[in-house]
Amino acid sequence: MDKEFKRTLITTALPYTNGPVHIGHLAGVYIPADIYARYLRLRQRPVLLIGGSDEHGVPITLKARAEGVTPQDIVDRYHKLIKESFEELGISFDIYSRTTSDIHHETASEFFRRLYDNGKFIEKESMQLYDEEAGQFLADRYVVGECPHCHNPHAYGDQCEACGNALNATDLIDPHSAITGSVPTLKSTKHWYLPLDRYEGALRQWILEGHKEWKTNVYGQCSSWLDLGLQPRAVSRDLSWGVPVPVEGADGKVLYVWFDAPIGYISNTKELLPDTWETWWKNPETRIINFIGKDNIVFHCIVFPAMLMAYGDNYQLPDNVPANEFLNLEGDKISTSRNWAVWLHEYLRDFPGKQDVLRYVLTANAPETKDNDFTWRDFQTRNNSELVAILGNYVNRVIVLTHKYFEGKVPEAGDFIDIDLAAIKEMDELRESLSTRLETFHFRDALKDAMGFARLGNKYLQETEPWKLAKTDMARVATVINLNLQICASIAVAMEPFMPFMSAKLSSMLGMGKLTWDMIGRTDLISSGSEIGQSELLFEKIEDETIQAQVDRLVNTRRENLIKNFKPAPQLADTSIEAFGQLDLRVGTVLECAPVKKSNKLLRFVIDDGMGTRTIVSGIAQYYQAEDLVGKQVVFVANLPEVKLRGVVSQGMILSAMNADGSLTVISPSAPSTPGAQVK
Ligand code: B3M
Ligand code: ZN
Repeated sequence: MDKEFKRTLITTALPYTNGPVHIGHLAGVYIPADIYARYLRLRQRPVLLIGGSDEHGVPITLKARAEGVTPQDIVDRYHKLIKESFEELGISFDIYSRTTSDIHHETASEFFRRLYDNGKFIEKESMQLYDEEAGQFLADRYVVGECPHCHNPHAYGDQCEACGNALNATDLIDPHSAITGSVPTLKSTKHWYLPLDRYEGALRQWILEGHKEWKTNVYGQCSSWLDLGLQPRAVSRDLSWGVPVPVEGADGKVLYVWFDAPIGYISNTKELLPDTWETWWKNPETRIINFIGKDNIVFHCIVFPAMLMAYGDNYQLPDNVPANEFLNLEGDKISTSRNWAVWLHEYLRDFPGKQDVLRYVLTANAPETKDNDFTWRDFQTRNNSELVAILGNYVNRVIVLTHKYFEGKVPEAGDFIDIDLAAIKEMDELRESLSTRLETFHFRDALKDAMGFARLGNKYLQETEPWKLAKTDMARVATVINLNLQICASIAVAMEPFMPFMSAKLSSMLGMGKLTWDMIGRTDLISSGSEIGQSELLFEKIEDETIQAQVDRLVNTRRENLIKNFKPAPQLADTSIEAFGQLDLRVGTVLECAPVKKSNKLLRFVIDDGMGTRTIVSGIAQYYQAEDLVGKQVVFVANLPEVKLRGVVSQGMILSAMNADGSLTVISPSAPSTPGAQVK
């Protein structure tokens, strides 16, 4: 694969500038792309990492409206914040530009115009939703209503976030305007459609036949889209914010944001390399890789490639689209509107100098094959027991020993013996595995290999015990310390894609100069006689209080959301008290309580219900030690049909209060009650 391609163009999804970026974006897109770009640079292969902000689209205009400012104000604010925080995290973009730039407007406009001139669009009048009060058409998120698929009442005109289905605004049941709340009318308007169906055969061939090596989640999504059959898609909208449609009589119309945004990859390359950008887009020896999240797969694998095919002129299609799944936060889906996120700029403020820790944790936990969860406790553990205890500690010991026995000068190695040769061989194996995994976008496993060098070093140091040898055999100590320093040097290179700040610090301590990939595993990297610097701490322990402060912030967010969303249930009719009476609520005494096997949520209760015993399964295992509940009294619903949960038959339901942080507290009578007593 490496042979055929002369250069690699890496793109990262352009984040919408209606808010800052969070750890989900980082884990899914920016960190993996940066790892890959840094790796290729270390291999001295020509590479570009292209990024930028997506500054069009309805959410930006809605946010501007809500704040009473212009869309330009919104995008200026978030473009700056996002760009600066990426830089601080060490995402090594060759360019990070924006879709409001002149060059982008020109490029996107020209792209549309060429397709238009070459008859690649269908022009169609159709009935669209119109807000009479606001005097405008309601595209995409300007309309909210009920999802025709899952009946979520808060679906948007372009997508239902509850079931994930893509929608047309006119599909919504009971639609209303997000601007005025009024019920929209239908009004006829003209738009341009890209007939995706014309490209179906070519797309099938290209993806389903030509790219069987793509990640299964990506390949699978593509094949189900293709199997459903492709439809023409509107590429224009009735809006005032965006790239104007460059055609006579298209006043008040702009390009659909998903039409212009991917062209942003091209515009940004053009802005960076005005003379040679075409080599990166139109030469079959260039390999294009798009890093994106799973919600963007259809646009990158179907829509944009169809646009490029329609344009022709030798534009190259992506060679791979290694999309990731989603990262959750403390068990819940990350959400900008619910402020349920760890925002990058806040992390950088709260954890100064700890960019690499976040990069490490998000890679170790990357949602490569399934959705994953970020928790602050895991973040702390990975820092304290992996980065500090394994990597930092090892490097520190080697440097301190070099100063102790050799005044900071690299000692000369003598002949290697078996234990040294075994360590060298292991380094070779690790390098090979690491390279293969990086080449194939398996970054989590690649990081394990890179950490393998530190684990290997620790083991080697522990087994060779130079502090004991120092009493008898200084020549052997010299060999051992020399080899340990070479291992440290390999760590600096192998870790560079993942933790560039640590790598820079370590390589400068070791006086290494410019790093290249082929240095890994070598035993002559640090020449004997050269001086190394004093040991500087690479990582420091993160204390419980620091983590607690972050957890508290999230608990607070949950509480705020609980209050914000607190809607009293509607007032009941007089006769409804009878409905309450249909629930047979009773007090029971817990006789036994134990975790349900293979479940971390469920507890199995045996309770005395006044008549005898019954078994109830309840999802509160995270909040209680089973044995602490034995002897307690609980309130349960006694007349529910039996259900089987994880193989256990449950005969009722135990009532709990859900707290702001999502935890559950079991409801108990305030004084001992008779088992079986009815709750009235
Ligand atoms: N802005 C969607 C997103 O941020 C969109 C990506 C554009 S990539 C060309 O998820
Ligand atoms: Zn839905």
